[in-house]
Amino acid sequence: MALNFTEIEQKWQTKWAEAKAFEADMKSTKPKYYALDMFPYPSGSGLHVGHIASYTPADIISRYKRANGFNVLHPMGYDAFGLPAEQYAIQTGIHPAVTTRKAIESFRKTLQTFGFSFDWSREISTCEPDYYKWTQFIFLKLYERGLAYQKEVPVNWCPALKTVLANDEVIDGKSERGGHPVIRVPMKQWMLKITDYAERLLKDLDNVDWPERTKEAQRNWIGKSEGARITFQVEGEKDTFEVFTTRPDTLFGVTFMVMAPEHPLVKAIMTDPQAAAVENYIFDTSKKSEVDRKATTEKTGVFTGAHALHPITGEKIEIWIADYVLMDYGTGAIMAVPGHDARDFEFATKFNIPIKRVVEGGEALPFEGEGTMVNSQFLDGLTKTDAIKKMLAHLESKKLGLREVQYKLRDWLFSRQRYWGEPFPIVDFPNGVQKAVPANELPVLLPEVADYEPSDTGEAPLAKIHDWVRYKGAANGGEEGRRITDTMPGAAGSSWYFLRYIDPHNANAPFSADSEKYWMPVDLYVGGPEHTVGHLLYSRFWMKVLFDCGLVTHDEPFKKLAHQGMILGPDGEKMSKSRGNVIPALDIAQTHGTDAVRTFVCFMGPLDKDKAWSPTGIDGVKRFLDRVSRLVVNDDGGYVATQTPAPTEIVKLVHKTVKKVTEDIESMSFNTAVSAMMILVNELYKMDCRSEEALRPLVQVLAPFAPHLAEELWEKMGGKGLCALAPWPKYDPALVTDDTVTIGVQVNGKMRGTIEIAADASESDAVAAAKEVAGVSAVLAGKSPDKVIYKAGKILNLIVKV
Ligand code: ANZ
Repeated sequence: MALNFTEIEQKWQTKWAEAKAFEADMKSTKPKYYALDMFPYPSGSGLHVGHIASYTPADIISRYKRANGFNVLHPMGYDAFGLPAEQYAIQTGIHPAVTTRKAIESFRKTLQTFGFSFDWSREISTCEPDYYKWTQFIFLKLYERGLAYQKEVPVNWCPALKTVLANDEVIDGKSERGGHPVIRVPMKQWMLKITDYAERLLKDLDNVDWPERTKEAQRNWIGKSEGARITFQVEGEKDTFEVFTTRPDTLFGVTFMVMAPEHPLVKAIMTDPQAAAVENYIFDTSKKSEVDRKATTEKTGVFTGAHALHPITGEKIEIWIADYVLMDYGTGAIMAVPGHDARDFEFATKFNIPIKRVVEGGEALPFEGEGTMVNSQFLDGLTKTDAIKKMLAHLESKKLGLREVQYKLRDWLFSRQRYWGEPFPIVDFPNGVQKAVPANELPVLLPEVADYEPSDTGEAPLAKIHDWVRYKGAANGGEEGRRITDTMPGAAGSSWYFLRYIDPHNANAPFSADSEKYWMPVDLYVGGPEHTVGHLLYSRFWMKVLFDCGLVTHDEPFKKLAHQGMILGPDGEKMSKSRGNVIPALDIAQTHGTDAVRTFVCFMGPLDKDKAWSPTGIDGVKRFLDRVSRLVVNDDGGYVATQTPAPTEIVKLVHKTVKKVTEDIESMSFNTAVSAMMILVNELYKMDCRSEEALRPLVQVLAPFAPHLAEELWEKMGGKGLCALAPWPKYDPALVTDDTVTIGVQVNGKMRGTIEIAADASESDAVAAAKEVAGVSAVLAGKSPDKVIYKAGKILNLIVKV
């Protein structure tokens, strides 16, 4: 082997660092480009090839943009607080601060080994006080605006992890981390009012260049429903209650009412004979998770003994309780229309409750489709849309109901009974007074403790550190108070980190106004789709709050978003320690070099698809890179590239390759870019061409993929300065048009074969070529065509009379 990849990797990493080649500079007059990767959780298991595959796309784009004259910001840091780091610490028995810092060291080393063009002068870590000071600062902005509040809420409690979890951290009733069962219990928690931003979070999705499926997933999570809030009177009582419905048009089809078992009115209206059954049912429901309640298992419920009065007809309607009605959606009570709602139908069938048709259309009930209103007084004959309009107008005029919009989105559960997180900058004083810690007392430092294990009771570990809990600052005129002992969730620090990179050493503010105006929004954000309804939504929320505070001038953080697929193990399964199919990044770097890994993860397939690691595949890509280097230097280190001009065919192919790679990088189609370079290299060998004229542009377009090798060959060929900063090669449009084309030949309109001819070939040349094609000559059987229809470069149709 002529080139020792470990040597050249180190050589060029040192040169890049010395030249500060990848440091972003706000004083630059170039246009800016902000390319961001989702930062990793620093875990003890180190980085595997999947991580490399995640960070290569934005690195290619960053290098490409630099070569195209952009002032590029491409930073990296660590999402260092939170459950993963803490779980790892608990497993190993070593303090999370120690394990986290150690993991960061190892991550940094690996990332540097792979030659990612990060601006290392901007590295951040969310668990460091000079970072989380500003996380606390932003929390206080939310607090001041009434967007952070405490509430006794039913939460997702995970007994195994001994903490509460946010909705997006629970999947099918199990914790996302570890797959432990999660139950619902009431607890006093910090909440962030993301629901206040539901409409903007929904609407502004139209303004970002994100994958459609990701936008759709956020839309569904936000879950906007338009309908009505209708008031019902309880028979014989002063009490009224409201329901939320998206189908006010079906009001005449109501045959029973259902309240969530937790509805505050249930115990007031239940009749004595039903009381025991109702109480039992409420107790049974309290043990069920929300997921179970939403599942389509057999419906259960109990009659309360009480009745409601129909707001228009005055009819008596039974009030039931059932767990399929959830307390925290709408009003926690529904009007049930079994004729036109499947769940109500199932319930009515089981409990022998009458079913009424009010929409004509489908044969069988329940009929949930659109049709014509029947049995509905003033609505009869109307379509659904018109009936909804008319009913809403009627309800509003009679003060029986109101138009209403509901969102599925819930407020963000923002506290954890854990140690490894940001402390809340909030203090409780006697008599229920609560105060924010004054800005000059920030950061509220996370105390160093020996015992950071969570307790079984749900009490936070910080509660045991009595000295820390006792607050003696200036928040309330010097009065002693009690600190909040919960900590913030992992997603706190990651909800604004993209804003800290733009001004990471600012000691007076989270970032300067100038830097925000200049760098934001992020032009390209690359990360996994699993963060769609968590981090990606939370970040948008915080950005909008900061916008409302006047701290930022953009209200969307990420202009363009791209997801990378997962790299699976060689067995086609998700890489995991337990399966033993993890390919550690550094192992493969040692055997194949980091350029080969970077290029291979691009070559494996389309960016957003999951792809299985292939040991023979990486060998093939390594051979390709070796072949590139042998065009410039032979195995003895002798220089073999030449200054002789390249033949025309090669010159044309070089221009075509530059065009193809340029366009493929722009559209993030990296696999086809690598194929195009492979085709060129094969052709160079075929033609025995080692002309610098051909090799220089090849090396330049290869540079974003295999940056170390590219620099080395660039230098050997006498290239000026760093290849990484050299202007991107241009192609000549005149040289990239295809001169030969393949067109179809038809005889009497039927396709009989294809010919390869000059794009501007004459009709007679085309016909002559067509006659050589076996499928065509067989049909012509020696005859000449009576008529020829020829569109140069497109199609040839020969007409023969039969
Ligand atoms: C009457 C009705 C008739 C309904 C009909 C549907 C069809 P989305 O689209 O999800 O917003 N609902 C309201 N609050 C509920 C709660 N807390 N728990 C369970 N179900 C609830 O669905 C709105 C519909 O879900 C509402 O419209 C209500 O049932 C039910 F032919 O009211 B509907």
